[in-house]
Amino acid sequence: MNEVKFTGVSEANYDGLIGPTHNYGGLSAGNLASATNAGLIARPREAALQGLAKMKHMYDAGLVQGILPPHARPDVTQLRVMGFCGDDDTVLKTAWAVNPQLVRNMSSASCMWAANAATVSPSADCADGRLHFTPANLSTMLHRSIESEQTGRALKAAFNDPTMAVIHEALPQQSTFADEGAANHVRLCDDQGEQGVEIFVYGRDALANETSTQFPARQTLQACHIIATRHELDGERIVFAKQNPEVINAGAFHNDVVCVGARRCLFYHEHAFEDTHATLEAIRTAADGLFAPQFVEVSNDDVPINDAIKAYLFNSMLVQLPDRERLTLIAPTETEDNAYTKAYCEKLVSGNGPIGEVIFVDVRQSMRNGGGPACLRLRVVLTESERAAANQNMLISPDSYETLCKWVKSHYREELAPDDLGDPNLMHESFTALDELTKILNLGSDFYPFQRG
Ligand code: SUG
Repeated sequence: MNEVKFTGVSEANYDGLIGPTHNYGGLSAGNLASATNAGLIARPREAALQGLAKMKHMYDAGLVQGILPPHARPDVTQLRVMGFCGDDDTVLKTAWAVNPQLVRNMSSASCMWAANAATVSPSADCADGRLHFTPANLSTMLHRSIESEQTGRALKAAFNDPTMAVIHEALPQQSTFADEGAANHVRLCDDQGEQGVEIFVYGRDALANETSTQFPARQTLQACHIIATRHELDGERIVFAKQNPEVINAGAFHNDVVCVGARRCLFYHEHAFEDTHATLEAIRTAADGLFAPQFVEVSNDDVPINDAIKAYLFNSMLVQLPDRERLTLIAPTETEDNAYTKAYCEKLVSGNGPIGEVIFVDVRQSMRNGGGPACLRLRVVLTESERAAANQNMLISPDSYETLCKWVKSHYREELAPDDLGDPNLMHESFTALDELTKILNLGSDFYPFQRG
């Protein structure tokens, strides 16, 4: 692996490093993979190495690759808030005896899905010329609603110059403001460093009298409005689009399960939006004078919606590689395993549209919980000076990749069942591993609650 030299404005991918408690808890209603695979034996070591291999792949392909550290799990602080007392072992043991399902929720490694970490607006879009982040409150799912504070801490560790980056507080933990971050946000632009169009996709208007979906609609219009305002975005260059309730009920719990965009291109399933015509018109209007959007719509005849959701065609990373003219789709191997999506990918690259290549990556351990290549990463467009000011230890380099693989191999279990989560030894192993990680990533010695005492 050779050292890559980066210049100019770049779109970095910050991936969630998969944590030592990766398991299949079946915690996410409406996420079909999570429900189907509940109770399976997970392979945390393999999972983390798959995630790191994807990061290495992106770095080797010439993209800036960052790392967001796992959160400390089980979340003993939360268990204490819930009334369990004593030292960490006693808290865990009593909570497990009383309510193992609560402990499973407090033990999920779900922060690996960094697309849900925050909504990010590049400095080129924001009136104050700074990079803005709003950590997602993830209020819909118990196991994810405990992520935002530590995510804010991680983002501050990564982008610690307030003259360049603003890390906002998460929105209030109330269902009116339910927010799932960048998984429901798409940015289109001409060149990365120029102003773009930000598309906020929501599942429900919490202040309207709407019929609720069978599965939870995790993003509200109200959350989108607040984030756009906080990030000081130009009102003419934003679009609010509603998810199709039928695709939420079919298992598209986030918009990034049926849609992905990059540069001028929006790649989406014909059933992704409630009103496709109005959404495309709004994007055209918002982009007027900046660039001409390119729409790649996948018909239900080519890829039936249930296959799109199962094979995660759209939960791919759509990236501009430095040595390619057209965009590259980094898709999960499951997309290659499905006859419809495989055939569609072949057709896609043989045409002369904006997407010229599809590369398949193996993130099967994450996929079994409904997290594809795109779920695992948070996109952050960085100018040269923003990149230079960022925490360099949180960026993948040939050396850090090797160090992190060694770290995983020496600390992670091969196998983990949801019933192992009550084991205090797992907690000790995890905290020891994370303590060491704070040194590798230069996070400081008070990054995790267990380090603060
Ligand atoms: O929030 N799965 C995650 C998957 C998130 C995928 N992210 C994006 N689409 N961007 C979720 O549903 C399952 C955990 C479990 O069941 O143990 C889980 O949380």
